[in-house]
This record gives sequence, structure tokens and C-alpha cells, in this order.
Amino acid sequence: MSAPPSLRARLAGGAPLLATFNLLPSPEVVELIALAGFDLVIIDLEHGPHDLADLRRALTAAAGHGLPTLVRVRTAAAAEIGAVLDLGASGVLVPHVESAAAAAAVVRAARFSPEGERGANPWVRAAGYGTREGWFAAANAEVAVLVMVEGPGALAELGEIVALPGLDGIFLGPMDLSHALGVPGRHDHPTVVDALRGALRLAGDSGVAAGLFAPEPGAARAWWQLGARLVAVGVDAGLIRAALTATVTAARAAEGHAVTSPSVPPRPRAVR
Ligand code: 3PY
Ligand code: MG
Repeated sequence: MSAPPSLRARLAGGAPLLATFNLLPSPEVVELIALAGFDLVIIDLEHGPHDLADLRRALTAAAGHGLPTLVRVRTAAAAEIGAVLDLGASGVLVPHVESAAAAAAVVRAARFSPEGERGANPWVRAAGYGTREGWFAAANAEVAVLVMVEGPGALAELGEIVALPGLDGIFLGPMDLSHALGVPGRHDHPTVVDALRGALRLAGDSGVAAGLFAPEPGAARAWWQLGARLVAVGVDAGLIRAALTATVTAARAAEGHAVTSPSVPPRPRAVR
């Protein structure tokens, strides 16, 4: 059986992708995200408290379900990018990249020579601890590299960013953009939405994939239709909280509901 296409390949073509953010350092939550049917999970080290051991557990849980993983690192440091890729992330997402030069440095950190300068060690988990033939070339071919466009510098240099060789995609952050554009917290303000639409157009013209965060699921289809290849809807913590709150609300509102059947099934008869 041939291996499924890499996240990098799926970003380059095929059906639009649906993700959500994993903020809670829990492999069980990653499994629930896989079982729910998302195409990939974005494991969020920028806003989540995961350490590298938590990340390894999350990656193992995802791999058990064939769920691709994009890891949002905390910083653009080459050592951090290398560490999450060595652990086995399908791709790396770097927040707050504010220039074409910074984006080029991200690509260098994520790709082995001759395409970049990623620290080379073939005995890491991602390389099957030394068992993966042709590891360096395979990693260069498969790893997805995305930078976040969420500040004024990135918007100003977007044309150069999307033209960078080796960069697979940009990912737009409406929350940070709302702050950068003077309407803090208003991710759906027309100024923010115009910036998002303009960035999607530019990425589409350049052929690089574009993704973005959408707090609400209802917006996903519209963003796909506007050219987004990847929409990340919601954050696990918020989705779980909303489901718990809805359950409490529904239970408290359910006064007068007639209980017509026992909720506990009868005990089976003992077999002799
Ligand atoms: C943003 O909207 O700024 C993000 O980083 C999404 O997580
Ligand atoms: Mg952000």
C-alpha cells in the first residue's frame, strides 16, 4: 500500500483542508480531533503550555490515527524549528514573521542542505531512529513550512514572502491582524476582512498555499471559496467549553422532560 500524500503535497493541491488548534496538552484531545474528522491538527506551542514531551505524546496520538500535524512553534529560532521537526511533526508554522528575510530564515531552518541549513541528525524520531532510507531528501520533500502573516511588516512584504522558494504557505492570523490594524479583537471588522481577502488573492496569484484562522465554523466554506487551502476553525479549549456549556444549558432547560425508559440497561442473566 502506498503512503498517503504528505501534508505538504495536500497543501499544494487537492481538496481544501480543515484543521483546528490544539491548545490543551492532552493526547486524548488529539485523538478526539482525529475522530471528529479534521484533516489535520495544529498543535499550538505559541499559546499552549506543551513541553517537548507533551508534543511527542500529541504527535504519537495523531500518528495512531493517520492525522497530519502542523506544529506552531513559539519562536522562529532554528533550534526550536529543528526540534519539533526531529520529533516528527508533518510541518511547522512560525508565528509573527514580520519580513521576507525572516521568512527566508524559517525556510533555511526547516530544510536540510542544499535547500537550507536544518541541523542534520538521522537518528531522530522523525527519521525512524536511523531506519529511514534517504531521510534528508525525504524530509526536504515532505515537510510543510508555513509562516504566519499577522503584522504590518508581513503585510508590507507579502509579495516577496509568497515568492520565496521552499515556502509552502502563509497562514493569516485575524486576531493579531485586528490589533495591528487598529481594531483590536475585532477579527471580523471590514478592515481586517479586506486585509485577509487581499492576502488570499496575492497568495493565489503566486501559487503558494494560504490558510487562516476562523473562530466560527460557519465562515469556513466562504474562506475556501475565496481561495484558502486551509481553514483552522476554533481552538480545542473553546470548543470543549462551548460543548460543556451547551450541555449544562440544555440539561437545566429540560424541565418536565418525561423519562420513559430506564437509562441503565437491565443486567444480563447469569450464564450457567
Ligand atoms: C491569530 O488570529 O492571530 C492567530 O494567531 C490564530 O491563532
Ligand atoms: Mg496570532
